[in-house]
Amino acid sequence: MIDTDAVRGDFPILERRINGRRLAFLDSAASSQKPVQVLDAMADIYRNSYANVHRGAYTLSHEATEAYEEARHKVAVFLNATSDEEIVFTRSATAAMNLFAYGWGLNNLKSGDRILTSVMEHHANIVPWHIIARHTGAELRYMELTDGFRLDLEGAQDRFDERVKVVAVSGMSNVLGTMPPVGEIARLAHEVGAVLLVDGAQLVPHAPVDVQTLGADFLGFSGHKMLGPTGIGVLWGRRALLESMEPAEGGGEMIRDVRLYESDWAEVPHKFEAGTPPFVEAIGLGAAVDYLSAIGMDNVLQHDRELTGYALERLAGVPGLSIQGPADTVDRGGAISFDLTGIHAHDVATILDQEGVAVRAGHHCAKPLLRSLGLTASTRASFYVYNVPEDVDALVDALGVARRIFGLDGP
Ligand code: C6P
Repeated sequence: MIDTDAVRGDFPILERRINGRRLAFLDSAASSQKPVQVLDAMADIYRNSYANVHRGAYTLSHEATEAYEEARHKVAVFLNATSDEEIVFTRSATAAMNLFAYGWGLNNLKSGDRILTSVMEHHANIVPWHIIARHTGAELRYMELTDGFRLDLEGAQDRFDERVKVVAVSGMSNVLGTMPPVGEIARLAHEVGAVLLVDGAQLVPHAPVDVQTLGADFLGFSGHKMLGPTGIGVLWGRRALLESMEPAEGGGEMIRDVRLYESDWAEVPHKFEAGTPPFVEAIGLGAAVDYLSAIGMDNVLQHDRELTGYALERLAGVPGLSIQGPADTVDRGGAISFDLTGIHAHDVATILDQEGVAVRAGHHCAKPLLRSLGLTASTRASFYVYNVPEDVDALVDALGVARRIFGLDGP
């Protein structure tokens, strides 16, 4: 189990008071807070070993390059990838998904082909496919949800046919918390010869992920949602597929040779890392991975589950509150979106902030999903390793304040 006192002690920001109240930070699905270990690792590089990587023939550059490649190794071990070369550093999950969509999609899709995704996707796993569909003539198709906010895989069986060349689904919805059965989706995708991209932006920070058993062919995620800094993400891909994929960006460092009218590419992963990479951020992500590994991802998942269970129980007692997401903690992550009858989500979030409770309100970059639920906005609380039941209590108390301010309590 997680020693939350010790963990909280590593996050200086949690000592802050917001509007005179103890901070209950419940917006880690948007971006997590950072432990001192991550801040220190980055400061150490800037202070002591800073120079551009893979370029200099001098000590500082060697040290920075070594630390950068060591970070790649840490991420590879974290995901149980078969080699460090399967780890491509990107700017974010969004950039990882775009790299795959452009690098793989542009060169493998044509008119008559289908891209299969789901209505619960984040815009980062929809909009790139709109662009690629427009360029290639491929058609975009969707899997729907069940009434219980699960992916309706049974209803989608007939959508898996040989026209489907790529399946792109989230491993955990940032709105519903739903964790679809990736292994089952992989089986269906592979049966028809499609490749599977998993959007791991919410999954990788919150659950153990072993890419050798996950079933996906590609996995994209961001560092900033898993205790790491902004500006760094990862695209993991099966090596043979990465090797067959075209780069989406050209520039320095991604080439073997450049002549006046043509160039050829460096080996993976470097052929996908054009220009000066965000190497200090990658080193920060390496420190975040160390931190999470020391806790143990099974413990992270269990901790999220316990808090989610407690929150679902307590929120059920708030009059007028309806939750969009599975009602239990089975295959469900710690993002809880809800609607409070009679109060707009932005008003809820503003009042909660007055009480020291930080949540996200809006469409959560999942407009097709919210539309399908008949909503334009919702409020979302999300948990991570530093949250405690007291944070859930603060949320429920603050919702009571919101209801009183809007005159929803009493006759
Ligand atoms: N979701 C949220 O508040 P970036 O912005 O590239 O780091 O991650 C994009 C992304 C992709 N997929 C999923 C499932 C996500 O949740 C996110 C980011 C944040 O829900 C910011 S919109």
